[in-house]
Amino acid sequence: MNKQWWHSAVVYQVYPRSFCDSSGDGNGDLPGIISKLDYLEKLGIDLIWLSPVYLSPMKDNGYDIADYQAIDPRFGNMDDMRQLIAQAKQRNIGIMMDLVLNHTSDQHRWFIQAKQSRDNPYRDYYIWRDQSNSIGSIFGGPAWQYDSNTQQHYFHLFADAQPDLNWENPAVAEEIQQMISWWVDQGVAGFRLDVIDLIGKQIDQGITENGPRLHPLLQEMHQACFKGKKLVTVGETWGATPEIAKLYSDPRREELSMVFQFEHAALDWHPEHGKWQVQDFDLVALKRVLSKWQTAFNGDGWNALFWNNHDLPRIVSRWGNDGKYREASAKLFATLLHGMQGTPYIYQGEEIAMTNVQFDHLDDYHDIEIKNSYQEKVLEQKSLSHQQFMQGVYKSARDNARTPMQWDNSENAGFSRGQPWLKLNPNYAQINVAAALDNPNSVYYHYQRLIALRKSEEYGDTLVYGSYQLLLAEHQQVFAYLRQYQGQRLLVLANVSAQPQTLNLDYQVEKVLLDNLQPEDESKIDLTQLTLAPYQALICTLA
Ligand code: TEU
Repeated sequence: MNKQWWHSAVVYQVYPRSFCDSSGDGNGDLPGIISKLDYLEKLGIDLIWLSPVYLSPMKDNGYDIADYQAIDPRFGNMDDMRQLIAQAKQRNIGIMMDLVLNHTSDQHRWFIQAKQSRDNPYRDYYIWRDQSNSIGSIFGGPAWQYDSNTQQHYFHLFADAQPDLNWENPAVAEEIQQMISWWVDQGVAGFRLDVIDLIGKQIDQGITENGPRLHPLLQEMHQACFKGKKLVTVGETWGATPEIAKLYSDPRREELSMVFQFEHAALDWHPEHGKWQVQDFDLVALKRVLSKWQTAFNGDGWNALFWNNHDLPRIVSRWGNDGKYREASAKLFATLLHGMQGTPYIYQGEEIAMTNVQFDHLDDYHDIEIKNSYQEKVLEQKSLSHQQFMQGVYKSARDNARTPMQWDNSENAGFSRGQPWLKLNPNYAQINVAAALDNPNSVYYHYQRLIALRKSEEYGDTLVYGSYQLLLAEHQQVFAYLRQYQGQRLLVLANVSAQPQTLNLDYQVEKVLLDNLQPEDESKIDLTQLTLAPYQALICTLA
């Protein structure tokens, strides 16, 4: 396999509105991020994926872009952006911009023009039809909005304030490519491409994802914007199978570096109610899915590894234990992920094991997906009761990940001097960065150790490139796998339960590299007769 610099990189996602507010307006901002670069450098990360900071009416927190080449005043200005890029670079940290290319805001000048009349030159930048069809919006309700002025419907896969761009129009591709190249010239290190599987769709045939024009469009984009540059690109692809992932990330095809797949992330969703009614956690199924992805590529693709992002509930609350075993289970999930082949992504707050939140009132939530889905499922279809829906919100709503970052135990968790745009998780008094930095056994330092291990001379190649083999596939509480590279063998072993688990594995430990519970005497580990404590996780070399 051809080694690439981003194979061994670790990415940290910043959701700017909730990260750090320097101005006191209750919204995080770019100077706030700059003030935390030392903190991120200390963690050991190489890249920041910056969720959108462009000019936006914030109907979907910046995923509704009104101008791709301007910074929203809530976040600062273009000088701040240049500062962020430069100051991050001084710490060997690259910035990945979030490209939302499936849709714009309805406040984008292209759409404002497009709505004017049917013969406006920008009309074909968007998708207009005389008749709507049955395609639904991902946020609930139909994917069509009627415009009474020009008497046609426009298409939107997300909110009606997020009209889909018409990628059939070559002018759209050209404008977007120019914009991307402009960002490359600003010195960014790469891009995350939002719902990229939705471009190239054929809505009249009912095809919204993985459409026939998707890969040709990405190949054109690669030639125009990425080729020959030191850049990393990751696509968000909810519908990817390993075969589809190779179409994007096989280096010979010259499209993207890697994609996020979501097969594991939707494992516990209900067949009818989706994320709003989750099913029991099934470790055997999780192991099956992740192992399939671990063994799918042989240089013809690359994994992006993640438990969390701004759309998903907190892993420690979802499949870990956010009570008694919060720290142990957070470290366990970190170990499992960073032990795998691929490029790991950490979502802000994950490194201190921030948890889901439970607000009493629907009004305390902000996310448009929550609001629209409530409207559809509780008020219109009546398929879920208010109580059932709130349980779903507590388990899987996106706002679980979006409560402000918990920096310390002062007022507003040190996030802002003003009134935060979204309520804090009240547990910030206990769970915060200052406390984590003060405790050498904190989850933060466990992440730091994992990152350092991946970058070490001795074990880095095995962790990044080693082959993967699942052990104990049917075990319902233990996740164990081997990594092997040029004669070196690492065992990653984790008890994903609150009960001790006794195992006998026919291997001999050479050295324990990392143990989330840090037992006193590491030499005693005997795999033929081992009892793992609740949520204990180990990485060791095998003799
Ligand atoms: O998310 C894509 C997306 O489809 C998610 O909204 C997801 O399907 C949903 O949470 C599942 O119920 C991306 C962004 O990450 C998200 O924040 C944006 O809202 C969305 O695209 C639109 O740009």
